[in-house]
Amino acid sequence: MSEPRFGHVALVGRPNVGKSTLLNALVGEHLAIVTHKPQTTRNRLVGVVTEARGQIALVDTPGMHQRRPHGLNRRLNRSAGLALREVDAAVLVADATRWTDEDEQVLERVAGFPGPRLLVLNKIDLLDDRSSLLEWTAQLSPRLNPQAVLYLAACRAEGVAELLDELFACLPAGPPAYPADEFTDRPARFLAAELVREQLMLQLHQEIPYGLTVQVERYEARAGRLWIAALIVVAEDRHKGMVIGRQGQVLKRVGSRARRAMAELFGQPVHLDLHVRTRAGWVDDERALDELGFSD
Ligand SMILES: Nc1nc2c(ncn2[C@@H]2O[C@H](COP(=O)(O)OP(=O)(O)OP(=O)(O)O)[C@@H](O)[C@H]2O)c(=O)[nH]1
Ligand SMILES: [Mg+2]
Repeated sequence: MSEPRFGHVALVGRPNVGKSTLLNALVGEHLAIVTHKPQTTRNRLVGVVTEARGQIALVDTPGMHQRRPHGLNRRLNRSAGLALREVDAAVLVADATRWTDEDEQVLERVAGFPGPRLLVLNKIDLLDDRSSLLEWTAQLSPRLNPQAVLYLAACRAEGVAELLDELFACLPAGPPAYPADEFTDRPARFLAAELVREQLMLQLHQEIPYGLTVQVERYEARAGRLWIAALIVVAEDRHKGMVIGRQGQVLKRVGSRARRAMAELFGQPVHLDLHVRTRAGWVDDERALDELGFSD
């Protein structure tokens, strides 16, 4: 048998193409939050795949985008750019149904990446006519010069095994960096906060989800269950009422769905307490961004 491989691999692409869905499908756990809204992912997150043939540390990144250059957005773009400096291989993820100016920009960034590059055209389940995939491949390949082009439906885990084969093939030999039973570099508190934010993004409309963040204030294992308390921080006072909802309905729904997702991920029952507080203008306040954990 050949020597075990190890490497970090960045998943990059514009918002909403399915990078986090792909990370989850590769790892087999709901680590990264997924919603239909662009700019869901805000922090780099490593998902670890360990097999006999080696280990891959997949780096999910915030979607690279051009909108609204406030403080948080600048940090999101920087985070995706930084990931490319630290990895052994890069996967450019695109939505096979739509190529945009933002994809163009990401392509330019990834084309300059010095290591192996792979192109993933995702969401092929939405295509009526798959012949367009070949046209895309012909157009994009000379510009990206990828090691491989893969056609995926990440939400159904279709094509994911082939992508793993390609990734193991292009990574260097080396020892694993993570214990075999570890799925991520992020602490459980972070994952718990993200699962609350996922539900808030799904339940709230328009701009509100973009103006909030979640912090876990308490995370304790006691008497066979996890006791978790999380604070939802909103940027404007008027958003507080919307997060809570009439008679607390919205917050109740968010809490029960997030709790279920946590119980599944952590493998034990969860007791979850949620609170809401306003911190005016945190999205554009550099000190607040540091304090709220947006430092990478
Ligand atoms: N039909 C279809 N939908 C998919 C597929 N993969 C992902 N999606 C959907 O696309 C949407 C965005 O998925 P995400 O994984 O959050 O996308 P992302 O690239 O991580 O987005 P950001 O974090 O905002 O950059 C979600 O509604 C997913 O369910 C796929 O293969 N087919
Ligand atoms: Mg994402």
